[in-house]
Parts: sequence; structure tokens; C-alpha cells
Amino acid sequence: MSDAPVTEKKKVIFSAIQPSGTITLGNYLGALRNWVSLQDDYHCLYAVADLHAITVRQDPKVFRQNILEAYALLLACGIDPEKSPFFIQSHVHTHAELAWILNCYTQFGELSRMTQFKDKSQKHSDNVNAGLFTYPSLMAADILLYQADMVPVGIDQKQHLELTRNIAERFNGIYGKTFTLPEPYISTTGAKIMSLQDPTKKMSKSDENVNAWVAVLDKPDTIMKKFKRAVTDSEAVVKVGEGKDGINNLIGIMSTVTGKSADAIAAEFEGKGYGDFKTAVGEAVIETLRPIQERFNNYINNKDYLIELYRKGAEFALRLSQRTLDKVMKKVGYLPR
Ligand code: ATP
Ligand code: LTN
Repeated sequence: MSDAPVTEKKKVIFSAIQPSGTITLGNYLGALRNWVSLQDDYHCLYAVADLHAITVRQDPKVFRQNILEAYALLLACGIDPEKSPFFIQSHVHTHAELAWILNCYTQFGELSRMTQFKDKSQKHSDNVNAGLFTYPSLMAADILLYQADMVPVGIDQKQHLELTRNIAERFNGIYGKTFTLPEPYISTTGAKIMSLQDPTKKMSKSDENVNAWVAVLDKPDTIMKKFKRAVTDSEAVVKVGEGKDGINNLIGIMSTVTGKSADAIAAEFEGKGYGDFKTAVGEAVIETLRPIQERFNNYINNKDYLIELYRKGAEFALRLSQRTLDKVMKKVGYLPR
């Protein structure tokens, strides 16, 4: 529990994740793990960002299942809906409404500079749609609707958060204080887990090479195989170093899951080969994910319970976010309903 004085108002945290396929170890260590640990000390709200996910084409049947699985998996990771309202973005209509308004306070030039837009429009060059371009205004709406103070994300989302602040400042500048300016919350370990096959690139669930990522729901022997195949270097020394991206990444993963420092890990594996080290990392990851996988299997087989939870979450989120939307609409000059 927080040791902050009881009179001090708890800060608000908001974050979301796209249900665009398997949730990876990168998502877990970079973002989800922090979502869980922040729940006691802050007012947290979390969402499955399914509106964002259709910026890339989705098969309806698979998509429906992915949304439910993402919801169940986040619960399994430790999101506690009693403490943190937890909902599905498309169930709360204020998100799309505020996103439209914020689009009109976001510049074309700002959106053009977003690295994620540049990367994704290259990757999906046959479908560079307007949603992919205005993705950050919807993300800004998600955050600003709840007057969030902090947003736990991996480092790749920092640029979107800076844009969110700029949009909020611009709006506040024109209409007076309306939005809280959010800060990114990026942990020092696990903020950027790299691909196991090309450790100069981030581990990404949309990577076509399945050996590049570990899914939170991968079976133990699959996880072990993927770690054993991880690309390293020819030096055979377990120690952080320049030009050792593969080993640096494995040490980073080991350190994040065990809480040991990189130096302690290097000392433990001094004189041992990469084979031993990879096996140890694989085992540590398997043990971290095992209880999550067990809980996931329980949740996903209890659909009625999931529906009850996400409905409650959406009701709460709508009530809270409507206050901000009403305020915004009044300031812009819309007539009251
Ligand atoms: P995609 O591969 O489709 O871009 P993604 O794996 O990046 O998807 P998102 O839903 O965009 O997944 O991200 C969810 C959260 O996980 C974000 O906070 C993001 O910063 C974090 N995250 C994603 N990949 C990593 C990674 N490799 N290391 C650390 N954090 C990550
Ligand atoms: N763009 C984010 C997912 C996301 C998000 C948000 C994260 C959508 N809305 C609001 C934090 C706050 C991503 O991780 N790719």
C-alpha cells in the first residue's frame, strides 16, 4: 500500500493494449506487468483497445475471439477489476466521439512524424488508411477522457504520449484548463524487449517469424525451443556489452523476470556457455508465465463471468468519461442535448 498521506489525492493511471493477435513476452514485461503493480497505489483504468486494432485488417471471427482472449489474458496477468475498472474500448462510445473532436486539434504534420505510422504504413503498404494515420488522436482521447496523470507503456509509445500532451496543451490553451497533462510511465527494466531472431528490432507480435517472439500463452516446450534458437554472438561470454544485442536482450529478460541485476547474472554464468544461459532464461520465463497460463484457462472457459465483468467495466468507464466529453463539447460550443 502507498505510504502517501491519506489526504493526498491518488493519481489516475490509464493504459490499453490492442487485441491484434497473441500477446507477447514484450507486451507483458514492457507494459502489463507494470499495470498490475500500480493497482494498489493509484486509481487505475485499463482497456482492450479494439478500435485501434482495425487500422490493420482483421478477420471478424478471429477478431471477436482475440478481443475476448485479450480480456481474459489481462485478468490472468493480474488486473483486478475490483480495483481497476477494466473494459473494452468499443463498448464506451465517448472514445470515438472525443477522438473526432481531437482530430480537429491535431495537425497533419504532427501525425506524419509518428514513427509507428511510418513503420506500419511501410509494413501494410496496400492499406495505409486514415485510421492508421489518426491512430494517435484516438489514443489521446482514451487517455484524456479519464484525466490520467500517468500512462504505463513500453518505450515505443513515448512519442504518442508526447503528442497527447501537445494536443491537451493546445486545447487547454484555447479553452482554459480542460485536460490533465499525462506523463508516460516507462519502467527501467523490460521497457524494450527485442526480437529473439533480430535483436536490433523490438519483439513484435506482428513479426511473421514466430521464433522472433514468445507469446504469453506459448507452451513450455515451445518457449524453451524459441530461447534455444535465439540469435546471439560468437564471443560466448554472458555479459552486457557493445555489439552483443542478443545476449544483452537475454540478460534484460532474465533480469526483468528474476529481479536480479545484470552484474549478478553475469557473475552467476561466468565460465558457462550460451547453451546453459539460454536454458536458464527459458526456464525462468516458463515459471513466470505458468501461473498466468493456468488462470487464463480458467477465465476463458467462463465466458458468462467475462461478459459480466466487461459490462460492469464499460458502465463505469462511460459514466466517468462522459463528464470530460460533456465539458469538452460545452467548451467547443455544441448545444446541450
Ligand atoms: P504490434 O507488433 O502489432 O505493433 P505490439 O506488440 O507493439 O503490436 P501493442 O498493443 O502495440 O503491441 O503494445 C502494447 C503495449 O506493449 C504497449 O505499451 C507497448 O509499448 C508494449 N510493448 C510492445 N512491444 C514491446 C516490447 N518489445 N518491449 C517492451 N514493451 C513492448
Ligand atoms: N497504442 C497503444 C495501445 C493503446 C494505448 C492507449 C496505450 C491504445 N490506447 C491509451 C496507452 C494509452 C499501443 O500500445 N500500441
